[in-house]
Amino acid sequence: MLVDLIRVPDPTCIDDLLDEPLGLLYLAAVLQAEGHQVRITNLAGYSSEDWKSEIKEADVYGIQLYTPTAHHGITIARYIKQRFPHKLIIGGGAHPSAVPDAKDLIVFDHIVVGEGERSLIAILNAHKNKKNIPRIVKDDFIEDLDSLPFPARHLVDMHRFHRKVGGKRCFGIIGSRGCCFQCAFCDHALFGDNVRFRSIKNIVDEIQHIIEVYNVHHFEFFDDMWTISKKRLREFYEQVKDFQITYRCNGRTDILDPEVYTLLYESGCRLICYGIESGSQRILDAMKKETTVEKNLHAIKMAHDANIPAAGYFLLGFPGETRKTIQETMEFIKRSDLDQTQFYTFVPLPGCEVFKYPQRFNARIISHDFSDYFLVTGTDGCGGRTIETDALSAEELSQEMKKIRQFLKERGSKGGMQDYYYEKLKYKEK
Ligand code: B12
Repeated sequence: MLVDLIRVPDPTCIDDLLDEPLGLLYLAAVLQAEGHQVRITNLAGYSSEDWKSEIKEADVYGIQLYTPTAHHGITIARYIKQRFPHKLIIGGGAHPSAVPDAKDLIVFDHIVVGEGERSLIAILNAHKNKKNIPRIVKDDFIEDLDSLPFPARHLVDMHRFHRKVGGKRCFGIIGSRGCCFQCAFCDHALFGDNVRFRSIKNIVDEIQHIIEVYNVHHFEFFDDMWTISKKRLREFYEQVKDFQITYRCNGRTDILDPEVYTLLYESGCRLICYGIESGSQRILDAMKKETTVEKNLHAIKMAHDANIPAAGYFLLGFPGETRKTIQETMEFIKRSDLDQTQFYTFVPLPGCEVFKYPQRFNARIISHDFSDYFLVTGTDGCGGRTIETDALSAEELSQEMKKIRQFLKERGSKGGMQDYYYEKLKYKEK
């Protein structure tokens, strides 16, 4: 069977060709291992009009859906239904995992909730053998991640992706799935409430494979919890030290062990990205971040002491946000000496606690149209207007965003809210 896996364009994003579509490449690898033919149709970079000619005939179509771009995925699915009415169309990814029953997903013959590797094969087998299978398919989480093949990067032109670490082209890798924290703005439908780790050996084998095939030594780890285990980091360092890699990763700021930072640097970490979210303790508590302003500052300093530049991601407009708390965030940036920052307006993605129980946060969801749920850009640099609180109106938030933009610009911003604004990533090689 020929299965066409489609990556949906994201026109609100300045560059949606940063990273390879890792999830689809995992699915492709599993499909190939089962003897299917696979094509990846990568529509990233296309505007909402010009992708039609890229859609070619296949037996089955699989479309990855994120909430902010799900409406484009639905348009593509409707187009395929019209052009190839008898072909199977399957939707999967973070959006349908959170809201599998959403009305406009009805165009999909099947919806996969959670990880797709096993469910996709189950659907194809059921259709081949004319067996019944529900429209919405959900399997248990995959415990043994080492049992998965490496992502089928050979199916895409890896030169099309722009992500760089320390100015050098890099590949994405995910060494674990899931997160054990319960931030009120995040949804766990995709990978669950616990972390499942690949073995370090399996991760290093993938790195070695990439070096051999592509001669690329630079990586981005997409794990939510890359820094959580010192034992794993030590093992990683031991196994990877001869490969001379560099990488960027996400880190939690409540890990304040200097040895962790030494291991990070020695194993090649050259950028650590923290979800700082806010400079206000009240907002951090409301978000259930389980960290503090002081720990956030301390973690950035520890990264710097280890010669690792630090990036901070911020969320503006979480319920309870006021002009005062935004001012605290600006003060935080002044104090923190972050090397990069990125600001997003808070959009309650479906499945997160604020979306499910807005009243707990004194908030009102004002739009259930998911095309409003974009996180960045917009005419004023804000994300979509989907939520309202008593503390800060949408108009006030927009004004505050403008102020932040101006403030960042004065400190060297390139202008757009989603641009990194510090370019002082010149770490010293020891
Ligand atoms: C790295 C990352 C990115 C990278 C690159 C993503 C990539 N490699 O494709 C960048 C920075 C480009 C990015 C962009 C965006 N991202 Co992002 N990203 C992530 C992150 C950290 C890891 C993604 C990843 O690689 N996972 C590993 C792979 C194996 O998983 P996967 O891609 O989800 O695929 C699996 C399943 O989803 C499922 N599946 C996926 N597609 C399909 C299709 C079919 C047919 C089937 C059956 C199954 C299936 O099976 C796959 C294998 O198990 C996650 C958070 C996280 N820790 O998961 C957020 C996350 C996925 N991103 C998110 C969002 C919102 C976005 C943006 C829409 C942001 C924006 N612009 O507004 C864009 C969309 C990009 C696009 N092209 O449309 C949200 C999605 C939430 C939601 N409800 O939609 C997440 C969950 C973060 C969060 N908590 O908010 N992202």
